[in-house]
Amino acid sequence: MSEIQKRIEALRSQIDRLNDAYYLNDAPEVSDSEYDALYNELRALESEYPAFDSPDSPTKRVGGAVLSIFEKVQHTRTLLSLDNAYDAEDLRAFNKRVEKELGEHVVYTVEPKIDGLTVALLYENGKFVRGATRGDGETGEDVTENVKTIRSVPLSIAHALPLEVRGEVFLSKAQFVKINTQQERLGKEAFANPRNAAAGSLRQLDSKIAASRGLDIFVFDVINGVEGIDAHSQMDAFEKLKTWRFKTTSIEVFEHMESVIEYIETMQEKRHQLPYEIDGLVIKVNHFEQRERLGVTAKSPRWAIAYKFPAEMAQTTIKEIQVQVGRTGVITPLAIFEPVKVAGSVIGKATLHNQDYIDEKDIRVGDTVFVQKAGDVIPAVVRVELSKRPGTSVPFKLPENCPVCASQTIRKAGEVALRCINENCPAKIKRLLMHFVSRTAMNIDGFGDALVEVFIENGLIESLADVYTLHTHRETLENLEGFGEKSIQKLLEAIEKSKSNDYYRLLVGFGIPLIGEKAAKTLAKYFPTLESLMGAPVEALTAIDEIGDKMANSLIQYFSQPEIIAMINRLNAYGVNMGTALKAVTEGVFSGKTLVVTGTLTRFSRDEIKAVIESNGGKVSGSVSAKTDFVVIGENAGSKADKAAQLSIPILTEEQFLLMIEEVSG
Ligand code: 0OX
Repeated sequence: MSEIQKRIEALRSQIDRLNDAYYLNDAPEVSDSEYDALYNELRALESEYPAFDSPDSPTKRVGGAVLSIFEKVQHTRTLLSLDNAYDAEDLRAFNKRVEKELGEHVVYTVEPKIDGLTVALLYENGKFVRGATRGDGETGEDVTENVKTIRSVPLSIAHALPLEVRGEVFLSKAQFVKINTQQERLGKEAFANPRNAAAGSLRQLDSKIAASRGLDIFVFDVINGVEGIDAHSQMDAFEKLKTWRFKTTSIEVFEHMESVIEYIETMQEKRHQLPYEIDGLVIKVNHFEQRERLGVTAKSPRWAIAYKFPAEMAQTTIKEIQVQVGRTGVITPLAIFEPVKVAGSVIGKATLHNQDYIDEKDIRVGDTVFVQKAGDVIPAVVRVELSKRPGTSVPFKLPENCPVCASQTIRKAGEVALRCINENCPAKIKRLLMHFVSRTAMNIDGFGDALVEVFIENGLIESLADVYTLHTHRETLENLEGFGEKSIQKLLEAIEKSKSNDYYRLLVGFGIPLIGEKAAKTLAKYFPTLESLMGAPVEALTAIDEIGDKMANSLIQYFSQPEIIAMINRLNAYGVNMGTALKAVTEGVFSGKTLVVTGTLTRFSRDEIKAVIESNGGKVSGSVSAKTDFVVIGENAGSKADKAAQLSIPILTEEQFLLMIEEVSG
């Protein structure tokens, strides 16, 4: 084996091991950047030496293949479903039947019932060769490309004989919330629960999209090839699966059905603490030999049963439907109801998503409704109790104009969302500011939504860059009700500290459509400075695996706006980290030039325009002379403008000034 090949192999096994530590054991062994360095080295070697490339390399997890349809897969053995039990009596009856049939005592195992989608994973010669959905149990769909993107699916196993395993593909609660936030931002319909979101993601024809959804899997059964392994019980099978690095759920063994019933009660409470949704527990006869004797019915095994948790729902009445405007202008109805306890906590409001959702369920103010928590986290109105509807109620319609700025709203073709079209809608700006200072973005300690509201109301901030001029308003801040010297000091320190954040955070903070935390991290890796990213052509962006056409266009569009360039220049001037290159401010459109500013500006304060000029290499002077290169004029400019005209010094309006900055930066 050549040295190159050896290095490639070594990198693959090291990366596989690190993946396991991260995705299976939840115990990362190295930092993200160390991992990235290894990954990038492997990718570079594989592209330089295609002869050594391999379909089971960890670099093949990012997706890429785009299909037009999914091929059908005929399952060699029917993928059975489970009979359901709803209470202790059902379980006792099941146990009685099983023990009677066998004429002996039975030991059971209990696993959580993952609320996802069943898939079958096929391995030949130790390699993952096919992933198929369950479908109707007889015929499923070939989703191999998408399954490969699931990090917890081993692409190779230490077992050469053919093996087919069964598992449940799912989305964690956290990932579900993330995906739905993204869906709403895109004007797309939100998924009702993690199961639907997982199904939608696994059945994506574009595997890159599937890869971006963060699917996961638990494997719990050997469908084919069990004779080739030394396993005689469910416990043995789990041990085997674990040694091949499949991700398995918890599993408990019980000598008696009564202990199973006790265990179910504790799990009913604990389920809400799990990071993924479970809709019950699966009780299985542990020993395979006993299973054989019990056999199967047409659709389910006689040796297993699913205990389904009762749906956790509550009834309440809708007091009000508020209408909110999000960061991207999406207008969302929010139901405010009498607080009720559901699934372990009190909820008082739930999003109604969009007009279609409201119409479909005919939700009205005053209605008595059933509420539950989707994915155990997101409150949702499931249905209206029509018998309790007050006679006076009327259908609810979203307003035709933006509820905040009264601008026109539009609903784009193919979207369910209504949007405010006003770029400067105060609601959008407010949400953007809240997002900018939030934990995922600039992570400014103590800067919550309430502070953003207060500062906006008092005219202290209206653009992202204004966050970094707050220190110039210390006195005003200290005089605001509820603010003390100490808390202001702390906040200003946190703001100052955020200037040296990793620059990907700034990129997240901009709230560029489609560019979330993950994309921002990737971009920052390939473009080490904001400046290099801003100058990147579409091809350079789409050359990155994780960046698709839509994301690239969104970036180009964002950085083509003069107001954005001005805002970025201000942030740069205030010392916010943007990678490194932008720091060298001697180079710029105003290099070596002296500018004078006069009159009232609409977009900048004096301090700000000074900062922008300096960040573009220029100097600011207070008086016009023969040495002045440009005079920037605002409204009511007086003698300085006249003097400039006399001396034939070029005069710039604010717009012209912005255009000049844009030409170089954009
Ligand atoms: C689950 C789950 C589903 C094996 C043969 C019949 C049912 N959703 O978590 N199915 C099974 O077992 C199959 N186990 C599970 N844990």
